[in-house]
Amino acid sequence: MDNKAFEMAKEWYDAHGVDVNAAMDAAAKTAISMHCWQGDDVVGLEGVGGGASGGIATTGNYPGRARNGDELRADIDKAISLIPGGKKLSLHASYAELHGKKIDRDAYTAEDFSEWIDWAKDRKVGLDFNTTFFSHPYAEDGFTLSSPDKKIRDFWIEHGKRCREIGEAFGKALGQTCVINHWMPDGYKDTPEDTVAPRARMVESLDAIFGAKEISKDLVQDAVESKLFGIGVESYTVGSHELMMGYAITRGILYTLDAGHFHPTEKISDKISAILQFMPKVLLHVSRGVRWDSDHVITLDDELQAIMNQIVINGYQDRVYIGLDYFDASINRVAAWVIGVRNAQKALLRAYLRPASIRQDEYAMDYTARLAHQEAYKVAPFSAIWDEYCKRQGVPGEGEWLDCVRQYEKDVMSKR
Ligand code: RNT
Ligand code: ZN
Repeated sequence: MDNKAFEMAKEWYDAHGVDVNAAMDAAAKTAISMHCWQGDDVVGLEGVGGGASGGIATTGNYPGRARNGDELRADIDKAISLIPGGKKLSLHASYAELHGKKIDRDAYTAEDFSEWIDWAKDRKVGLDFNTTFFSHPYAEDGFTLSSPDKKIRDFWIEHGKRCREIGEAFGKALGQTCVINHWMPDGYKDTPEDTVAPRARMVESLDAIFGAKEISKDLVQDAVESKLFGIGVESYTVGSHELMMGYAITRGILYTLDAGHFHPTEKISDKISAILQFMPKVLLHVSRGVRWDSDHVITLDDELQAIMNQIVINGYQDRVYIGLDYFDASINRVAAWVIGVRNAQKALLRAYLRPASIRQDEYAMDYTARLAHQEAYKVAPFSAIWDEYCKRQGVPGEGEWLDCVRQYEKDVMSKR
């Protein structure tokens, strides 16, 4: 029965000139970097602090949150067992495991991530990394790298340098490039008088971080992330789009496009091909903005599909790093991971399955046919292809994975 559904669906794609098997193989080779912080509400493992700050917030109190590295890794393993396709894991500096060591973020080394490195080695998964410029006493005034206080700036500059060295160690240990995202929450709740000084200090501090050490781009790719505004940081964000994009271009590093960091009618899917005219690569934080929140679980919506279409249609697989960034504590956290990452994988596979003929309509300037075919593709029989893809990847199909999470919740998460 299953196979019959697949064969019938395949016929539709065959008739539209799409090689389904090749699409599945290509999708499986494109890695999606799963973010560790969905598992514990961005709390981290340092044993201090109560969660996210700096304009981001996780809401909800669904039971069963992972409380330590072992629980978090177990949850990640469970999620990964239910998600098809290529994967990496993205860590934040706040996921260092200090085991009672009294050191701060300006002193972390790769040793403090040894459990993560072992975990990644065992599973042959690459690690990406993020500096953590929030959830810390030195971030409480709302300014980190752009703080007027030199002591605070120096602390965070050192943190940035340490993180790049940790990323280098990840790259070496795992034989895969570590993409490091740098996001600074700096900004004002209300209207500033001086918008220049914080931006000038931010640029100077970033230069101090990136200028400190030349690291092979095979091992580390650095990216800076912009943002329009955050909760409590509504009026002025130091690291705005213009500042971060200008910085990235002039310093030869990457820029991070977060799907929730722009005006609601702006779409990052439309920014990828523009930015890639000027820089070799870009990092994505695939997320879903809802009004003022930028971090809802990603659904299979038009923008997610448009992002993946841009990557695949334009052949940008080697130029776009796909990272995810969302956090929801109001539903089962493992399910939140599985839903979001599976959606990203679905959109990726659908992009590979898109008939090239739609492009030909455009080149022939037949925009009537282009629109007709774009709409016809929306109702193509994807579901049987997706279930077959999951089967070939050894993970449950769409109607099956939730039971596995429910069982895990009963056996493991509910006992926490
Ligand atoms: C915040 C940024 C940032 C964080 C993560 C946790 O608005 O998007 O990327 O969400 O680093
Ligand atoms: Zn982000």
